[in-house]
Amino acid sequence: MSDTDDERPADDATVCPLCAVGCTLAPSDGEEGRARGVPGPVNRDGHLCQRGIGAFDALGSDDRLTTPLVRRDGELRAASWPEALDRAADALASVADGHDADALCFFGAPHCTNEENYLLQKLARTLGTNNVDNRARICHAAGMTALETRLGRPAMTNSLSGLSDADVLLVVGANPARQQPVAFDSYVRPALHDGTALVHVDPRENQTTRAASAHLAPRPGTDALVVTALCALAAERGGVDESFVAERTSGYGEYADSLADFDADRAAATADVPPEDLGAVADRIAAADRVAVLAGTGIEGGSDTADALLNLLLLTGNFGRSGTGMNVLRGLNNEQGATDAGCRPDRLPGHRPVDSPEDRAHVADEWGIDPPATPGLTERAAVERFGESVHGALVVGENPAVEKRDASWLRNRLTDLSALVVVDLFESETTDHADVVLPAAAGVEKAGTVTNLDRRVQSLAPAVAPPGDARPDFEILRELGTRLVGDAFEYEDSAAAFEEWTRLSPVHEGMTRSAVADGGVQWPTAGDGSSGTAVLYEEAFETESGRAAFADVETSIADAPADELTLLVGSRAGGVAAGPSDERVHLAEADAASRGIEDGETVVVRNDAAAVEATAAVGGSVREGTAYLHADVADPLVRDESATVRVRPASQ
Ligand SMILES: Nc1nc2c(c(=O)[nH]1)N[C@H]1C(S)=C(S)[C@@H](COP(=O)(O)OP(=O)(O)OC[C@H]3O[C@@H](n4cnc5c(=O)[nH]c(N)nc54)[C@H](O)[C@@H]3O)O[C@H]1N2
Ligand SMILES: Nc1nc2c(c(=O)[nH]1)N[C@H]1C(S)=C(S)[C@@H](COP(=O)(O)OP(=O)(O)OC[C@H]3O[C@@H](n4cnc5c(=O)[nH]c(N)nc54)[C@H](O)[C@@H]3O)O[C@H]1N2
Ligand code: SF4
Ligand SMILES: [Mo]
Repeated sequence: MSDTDDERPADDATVCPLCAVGCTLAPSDGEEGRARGVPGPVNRDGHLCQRGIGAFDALGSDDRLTTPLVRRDGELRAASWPEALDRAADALASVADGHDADALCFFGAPHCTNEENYLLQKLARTLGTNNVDNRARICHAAGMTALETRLGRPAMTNSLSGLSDADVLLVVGANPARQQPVAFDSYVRPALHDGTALVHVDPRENQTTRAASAHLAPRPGTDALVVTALCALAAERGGVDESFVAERTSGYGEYADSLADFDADRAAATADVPPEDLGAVADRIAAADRVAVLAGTGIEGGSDTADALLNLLLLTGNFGRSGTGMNVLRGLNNEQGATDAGCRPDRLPGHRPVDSPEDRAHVADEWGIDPPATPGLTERAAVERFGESVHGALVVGENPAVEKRDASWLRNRLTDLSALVVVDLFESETTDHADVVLPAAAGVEKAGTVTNLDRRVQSLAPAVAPPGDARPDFEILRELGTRLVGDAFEYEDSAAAFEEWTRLSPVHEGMTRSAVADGGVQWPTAGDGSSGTAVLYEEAFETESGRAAFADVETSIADAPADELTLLVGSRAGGVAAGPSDERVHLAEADAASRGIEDGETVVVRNDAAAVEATAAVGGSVREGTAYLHADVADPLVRDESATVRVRPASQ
């Protein structure tokens, strides 16, 4: 952590583009390329993490794209902006003309501003397709789907600033001490210092475990079972909030019956967690006035863990007050905003369902063009149809060629497209296949707004100039929109798009750019729009009945085949300057010994999907029966989420 150089506000202060925490920074006066923290609504004392300090350096690198490129005679060659934009528009238009608009897809843009995301989805929809999505959405899809369908909104229910009100923080499948460092150091650590208990649920020890007062390390894949056991034990120990359950939930009778039949000891045995540890955590939860869940990508194996966590919080009355709630920690800087602006195949701006005639009519009134009625393809589904029913893609600030599955398969899919237009800062595996590459300005080089992980909309200011001819994505999308659609894209500036978006999005109603610039506003807006909401669902959930329903949770666990280890994946990264990756496979001593594997030895990690080589790191952080790999190394092995692997010395 670094302290600010001083406490001056800065005209060139902007929001760090490297993660969803949303710290405020400005170029350092002394050292070129380095940032200094500026006290802001999130990093109130002006702290930055090491990545944030290096933000200008990482984005200002000599490798940046500085000129548009178009493919001529098989090679990408420098071109003027008008030529490149015409080529890009023509390529996309000819796909739509030759097939129909659903032969196009639009990927992006969790690194880009709200206004840029708004333009991207508007472009897709005014051309006639809902095939618009963003990859960052996928890393928290299960958690967000559970939140949206059961409570109302796809977002963290509470705020960083309220974490100090919690008695217990239940951190599940996340490593905020490393992945959201300023949030952890500024909000979680002080809360722990003041007596909040942190319970960490993770099969592996990580930096967050070191701050925990209890660690449950269940077998991977057994979280829903463990959390349901916590529900049953908390209920047994008087933890049910009867009046909350009566007034704000539905389906409790049936759910209570299922808990009464639940065998917590058996669950502890299946998850391989000491039953007394489970009991002690349940005691804490039952006795606490306020419990908040912080969840990360480790709950994404399916919907059951998220559903079980929501059941636990509903049962114990932990919604609608500061220091409670379900707080899924988003990753990329504007992942939340990309969702809010409508870069999703099933939702229009402001989370309006595409299949709702009233919502479509509202949008059509503003646009003068009807958005299509059927949900579009998710990014994954679209990639699977490349060369079959999808023939053109506009990719803004994403690198779909690197994915959680067979990378060579993906690269081959990209070559199946007849039109690929990529807007990015750098060359990548994806730009390699592009017909047109348009160089974008980075987050620290442009204006607009972004939304952080606790729903706070903040303003960007151009703190440094973009390199060469690179332009803000907003200008690029406006130009493409004007060429492909027409007048609906003639915005004077990004403020005009902000106004249009906030008119369409119920949760942003009345939000003004001046309030956003002055400390940020957390959606949903309250009163005249200049103030926001720290805690969602204080009075009611945003469901039809205003109540939240208990959900059935599947808790049966398939045993890993004998001799196989459950693969555990962590350190998922997104964004520039993700940091060095750990290329080792971490194994427990007993698992290494039974396979004749020594620490430091080269091993092969294999399943039906792929085989990768790695160096064995024996002992330490992983539990028996699991093999831990960094996401970049694990990728080819994880075609489905519950992968098991065989690990052997490379010499055998
Ligand atoms: N420094 C840095 N920070 C970043 C990023 C970056 O690139 N660099 N990227 C950002 C992005 S895009 C994201 S999505 C976030 C990710 O943030 P996190 O989700 O916090 O990141 P991971 O380290 O992948 O942590 C996942 C944890 O889940 C655990 N886990 C895996 N499987 C299971 C399971 O079945 N059950 C349980 N209980 N736990 C499990 C893993 O052991 C690991 O400790 O970080 C963001 N922050
Ligand atoms: N192998 C592997 N795959 C993964 C992960 C992993 O760790 N390993 N992590 C997963 C996770 S958690 C996530 S969130 C996703 C992330 O997936 P992506 O979002 O596809 O990947 P990133 O590398 O974060 O960023 C994509 C591109 O955005 C560009 N970019 C940054 N800022 C801007 C901007 O302002 N404008 C434009 N036009 N471009 C910009 C960067 O140069 C980069 O090339 O990947 C998932 N897939
Ligand atoms: S915590 Fe995130 S937003 Fe804050 S400085 Fe670090 S990378 Fe930037
Ligand atoms: Mo992510």
